[in-house]
Amino acid sequence: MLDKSRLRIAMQKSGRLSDESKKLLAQCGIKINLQEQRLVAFAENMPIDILRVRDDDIPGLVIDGVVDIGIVGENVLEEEVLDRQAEGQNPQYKKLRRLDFGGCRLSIAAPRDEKYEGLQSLEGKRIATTYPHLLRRYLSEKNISFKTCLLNGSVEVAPRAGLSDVICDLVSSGATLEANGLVEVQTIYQSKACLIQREGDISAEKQALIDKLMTRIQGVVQARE
Ligand code: PRT
Ligand code: ZN
Repeated sequence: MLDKSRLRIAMQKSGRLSDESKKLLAQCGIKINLQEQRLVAFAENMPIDILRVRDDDIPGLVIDGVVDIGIVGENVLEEEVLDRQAEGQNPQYKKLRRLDFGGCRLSIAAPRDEKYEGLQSLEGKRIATTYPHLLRRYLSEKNISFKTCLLNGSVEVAPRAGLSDVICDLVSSGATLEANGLVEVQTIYQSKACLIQREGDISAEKQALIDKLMTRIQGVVQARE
């Protein structure tokens, strides 16, 4: 059993945010051995347990109060919040701060050889995405109706495979779009990794530890600017 008196931090186990998350915690002076393929790692020098999970699970773990803190992309967080709201829930969490890594944008991209003349061109089109709620929020504000094709991977091949007309996916360098004959036509959301805390009562000891970590993170981030 996990010791509830220890601060629980969830981070991505392996993926684009895991190295930077690990580095940030190490630079805050938390001594952890993350070598093993374990779900939970225990800090040696502070009352902290690190849970290493899929990034998609992190917002829910924080919102449900299973962990105290999470490091996750704003894109994944916001999509989870919108998903829960759509189900009639009222998801709560505290955003402690934005971090200086994991930067990307969620963009609509269309096949290079298709004519695109502004958002109106998307009316009635089928859009492949992993982020249906962020996409719907953006396009409904613009009064554009569309159909979705929900994919959790390989979104960039959907138009070529005949699954959708256009896509809405994360972009950083743009190389993936380019390699798949797609052109970015509209950015709908800018994202970075962020640090979130669960809502609700927390012991004074845990809160003091969070405050100490926040001060250290501030120092680490400032030093890299
Ligand atoms: O296994 P797990 O579920 O934990 O990981 P995952 O595969 O779902 O996520 P992962 O590791 O790919 O990304 C984690 C987080 O990193 C995302 O939620 C974003 O917040 C952030 N991030 C930053 C990115 C990118 N940059 C990024 N470029 N996430 C994904 N991409 C993908 C994008 O989907 C596309 O396939 O990279 C490709 C495009 O990259 P460029 O450089 O070719 O434009
Ligand atoms: Zn994921």
